[in-house]
Amino acid sequence: MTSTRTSPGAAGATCASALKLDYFSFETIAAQPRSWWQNVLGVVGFEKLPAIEGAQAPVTASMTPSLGANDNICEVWRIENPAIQLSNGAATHGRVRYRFCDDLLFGSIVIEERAIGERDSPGGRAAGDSGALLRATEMAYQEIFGVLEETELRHLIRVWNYLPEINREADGDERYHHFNSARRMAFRNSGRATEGTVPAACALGSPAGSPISIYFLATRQRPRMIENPRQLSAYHYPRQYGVNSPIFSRACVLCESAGTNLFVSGTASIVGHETIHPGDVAAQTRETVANIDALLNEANRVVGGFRYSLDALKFKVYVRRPEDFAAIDSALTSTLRPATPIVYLQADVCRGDLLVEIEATGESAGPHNVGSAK
Ligand code: 3EB
Repeated sequence: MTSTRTSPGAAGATCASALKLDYFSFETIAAQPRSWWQNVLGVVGFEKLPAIEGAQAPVTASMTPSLGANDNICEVWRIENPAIQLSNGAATHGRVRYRFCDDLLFGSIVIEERAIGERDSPGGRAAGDSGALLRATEMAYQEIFGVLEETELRHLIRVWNYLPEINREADGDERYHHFNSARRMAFRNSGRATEGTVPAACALGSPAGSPISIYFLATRQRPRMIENPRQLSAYHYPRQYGVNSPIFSRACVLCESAGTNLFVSGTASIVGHETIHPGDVAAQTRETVANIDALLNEANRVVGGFRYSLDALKFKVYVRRPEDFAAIDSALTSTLRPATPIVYLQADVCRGDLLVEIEATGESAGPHNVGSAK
């Protein structure tokens, strides 16, 4: 099987800021003192935008309903070192909300397709058609790249993409495929690589009527991209999955950073480029875990040493059919240590035959800067 070799990373400066991810309830967040916000980079709600009073960081939402006991939970990205000063992006700069320090940036953008007017989409089409989706996606990425240039935090390391009705057909093709075309166009127009050094990502479907919601992390240092030896690189998928292949790496690591420094993209029951175990959600879940395990081995090979493991990951699981929740949960938890943080969300996965998709973030064990000293 051909799989693009994992790219060697350039050695960079050691970061003082350790990134930290937590899943906190609305109540926990509301109970924090004002000073707590000094170190918050961004907050992501799931089903809807969380109403958080006094938020001093971007607050966004994926618009994907939660499942299980995950009501009122938010994803909170923080910088652990209290001495690090964070800045907010100028609210006047387009639609991207962002907050950053010297080496890390969190940003989010929400765009309604129905707000794409006559001017942006000639002919003034109906909401949900391909023209509005293409324009909205391209504009979102254009604005994101503008922020990265302005802040000089140019390395997009992880992008979360949520678009309504991802599997629905519009103008003769699936909306996910239109999204892929627009994303590729935006990367190309900004002079960015469309394979190799491309961010880890996920792309999920939200309910009809939701806005397109994208959030992301960017860094000053170059990440190391990790590909999965069991899978064809997504940017090399054959045309049967869309004329324009998706742009994402299977995972990336920030070798010089402490804290959360491994980002595993949305991962599914795909071997090579094919969906396997169609219709069998438990088998899809096990295959997905096997893929994540293969990525961890590859990450360990690239950074040198046994530094990443399933036991040190936090998971977000996207479930297509709510009734599959129990089967997915038992297949997943049987392979993980008890008390592993897992958030379950209902979302449509970007291939009609995929029933589950799992993403993860993790910390590395052992000394930092191994194999990446200047
Ligand atoms: C896959 O492996 C499943 O389009 O950004 C996973 C992660 C998937 C990211 C994206 C899509 C994306 O092809 C789907």
